[in-house]
Amino acid sequence: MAKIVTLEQRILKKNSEVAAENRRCFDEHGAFVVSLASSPGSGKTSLLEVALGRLRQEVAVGVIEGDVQTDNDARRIEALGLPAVQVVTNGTCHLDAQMVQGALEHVPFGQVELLFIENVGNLVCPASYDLGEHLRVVVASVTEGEDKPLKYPAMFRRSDALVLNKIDLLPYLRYDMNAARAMALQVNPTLKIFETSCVTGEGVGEFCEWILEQMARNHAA
Ligand SMILES: Nc1nc2c(ncn2[C@@H]2O[C@H](COP(=O)(O)OP(=O)(O)O)[C@@H](O)[C@H]2O)c(=O)[nH]1
Ligand SMILES: [Mg+2]
Repeated sequence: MAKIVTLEQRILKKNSEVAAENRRCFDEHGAFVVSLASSPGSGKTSLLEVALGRLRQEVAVGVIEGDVQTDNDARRIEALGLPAVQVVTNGTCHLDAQMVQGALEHVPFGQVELLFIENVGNLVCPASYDLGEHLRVVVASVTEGEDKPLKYPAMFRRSDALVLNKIDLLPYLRYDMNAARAMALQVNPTLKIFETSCVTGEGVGEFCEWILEQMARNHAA
């Protein structure tokens, strides 16, 4: 058992070192990097599709997509005429800093000021792996129930913002938005919370404004 713990610590230490290299690379290129994590199907790619339509009017954007299999999500981003790099993990349930580093040579830095990294759909493992991103966003859709922050606290504790997506479906669900917000804040009192629908676009503008504000703050620092 002790050996397993040691190995895990070694893997995470190596990951942190590579994440720091990634962050240096992003900073040298003047790219602000935001990661997205969620359960499969919460709407990460949909949120990107809607948000990038707005953000691209302000800054040059690009995406690294992480999936266990297929380049479907990268193709959805490329269909918008935006640069996308697909990382296929071949079974691994999360991106790690080394996988992101491997993708960086394909990112057209210079043409990308704001880079999104969509993680593999999973609320457990991605929480432990720093990718070198500046901001972490966790997406949870209202069809998943209110209590995900309590069940997967690490993901919510280590995120800067929570996007509660698919609010267009609220009339059909028994979902208590106030309870959901309270549970999220119980786990992470500083979590910035957005309510969005990628179908109607509601709330996505506010999310984009916040990303741009955080980006400006990072550049000023
Ligand atoms: N009703 C509704 N469906 C959504 C919304 N966002 C995403 N979806 C749907 O949810 C499914 C999964 O979305 P996707 O973006 O692929 O999720 P991902 O796996 O987290 O990237 C797709 O069928 C989307 O059309 C939303 O705001 N409202
Ligand atoms: Mg996706």
